[in-house]
Amino acid sequence: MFAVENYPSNGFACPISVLSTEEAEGFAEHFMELKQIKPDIVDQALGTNCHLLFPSLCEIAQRAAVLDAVEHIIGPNILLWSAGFFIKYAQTKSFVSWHQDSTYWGLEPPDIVTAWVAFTSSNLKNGCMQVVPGSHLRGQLQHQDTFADNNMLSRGQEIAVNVENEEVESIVLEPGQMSLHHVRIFHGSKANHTDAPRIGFAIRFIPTHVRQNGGRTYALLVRGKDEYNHFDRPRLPKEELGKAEWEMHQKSLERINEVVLKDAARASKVKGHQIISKENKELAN
Ligand SMILES: O=C(O)CCC(=O)C(=O)O
Repeated sequence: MFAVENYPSNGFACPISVLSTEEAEGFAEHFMELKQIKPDIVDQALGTNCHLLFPSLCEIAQRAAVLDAVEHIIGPNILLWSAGFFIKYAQTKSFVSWHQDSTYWGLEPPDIVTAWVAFTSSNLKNGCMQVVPGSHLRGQLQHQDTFADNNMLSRGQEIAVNVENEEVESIVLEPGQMSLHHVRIFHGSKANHTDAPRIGFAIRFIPTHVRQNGGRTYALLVRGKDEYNHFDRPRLPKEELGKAEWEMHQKSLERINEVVLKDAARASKVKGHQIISKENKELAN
């Protein structure tokens, strides 16, 4: 599989086609409509573990085109640990500081791969993801929490090294293409200077041998078999934003709050893992 051949040395691979352009644009339209219809719940619904609320997202995450590429990297026994949107609305200052995903997730060993599926095009003008090729081989680096305004990472965590322009590669994707990135690669993204949203759906996959420090979270077996039993199984969504789906989603976030976010004192959310505010909890029920 050509696109993933250099993953071990680069720590990322792209572009890999997983949806048709029309399908991807259809999803982008659907989720942006949802923002109009249900503005109060959209952040919660499209945040952490949105795949437990939307059968369509769960289905995308299990497509052969996605899992074949993921299997190439982490082997045949695959769990979906979490998933969430990264949406940069038109002409907004939202950005993602340079960071390593592995910093707060408490997963070991660091054999985690993210599939970032573009529902819109993602390019330099609208703040596509950027990576430092090979940086996943530099181990876990110190981060500082900046809580900077407009930083899409809620702690605003930033890697404590200078990233030079010459070492940066931009991941440019068309709607329906995905990139894969290693949990330790240095990555970030700049603001969206265009008049259209930039929408990415990030799915975090782990091989079944990976362990969660500090307790059990949920993970869905999407391929192969699980002989380790390190995670609980979530209920599969049947109805978009249905009552049972919200209940499962709520349980999964509570578990993440207990296990992954217990030290996140100031954070109202941590990237990909929203802490549920009282308001959202009520909405979720
Ligand atoms: O969507 C972005 O710009 C950043 C995504 C990211 O940090 C991630 O998927 O880990």
